Amino acid sequence: MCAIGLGGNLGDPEAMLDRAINLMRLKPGLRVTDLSSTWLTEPMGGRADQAWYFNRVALLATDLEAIPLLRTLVDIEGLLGRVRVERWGPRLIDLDLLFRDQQVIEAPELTLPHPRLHERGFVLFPLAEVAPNWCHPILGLTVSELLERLPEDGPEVRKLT
Ligand code: A4P
Ligand code: MG
Repeated sequence: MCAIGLGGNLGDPEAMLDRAINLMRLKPGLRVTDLSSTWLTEPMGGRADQAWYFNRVALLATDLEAIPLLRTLVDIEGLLGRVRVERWGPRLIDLDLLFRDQQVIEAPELTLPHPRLHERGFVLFPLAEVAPNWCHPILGLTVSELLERLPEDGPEVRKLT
């Protein structure tokens, strides 16, 4: 099982997330098996004046290895017109590979599990809806346990649908 974090804060972010999910469904070799609700989240990092994000998590079943899967996600970002301007800046769509089973990877192109997933409410709240029992292979904690450990005064996260 793989989890993908989807996020966007420009244009019509809900429509962008839907389009990204539809494109994932069209890719041969990918099967979307579960989807979280949509969450409206305060930006973490980057400029303080950027709009709030819309975030969701999708679970996938796939035979693709991690790097080809990441390249497929980058293709989809490209199809949706993502242009990289600044790190942590506003974006039309960002697709992050959060984890692939218990795999641990440290490569220039790909770090798994995603190196910041455990400190991010905008990832952990939607992830807890679809994979509360996935256990982080390095930290040894489940998603529910990571969520309990998030600081209470962190950026705001609200369930939208
Ligand atoms: N990369 C390495 N590991 C991974 C992985 N597990 N998944 C590499 C995806 N990519 C991975 O990513 C930069 C490089 O990371 C890629 O070339 C890939 O090979 P990027 O998408 O070009 O750049 P970025 O997204 O601007 O930077 P970064 O560090 O990926 O940022 P994040 O971690 O994606 O965070 N606040 C809220 N509320 N909601 C959000 O969705 N998103 C971000 C972006 C910041 N703040 C946010 C949100
Ligand atoms: Mg990214």
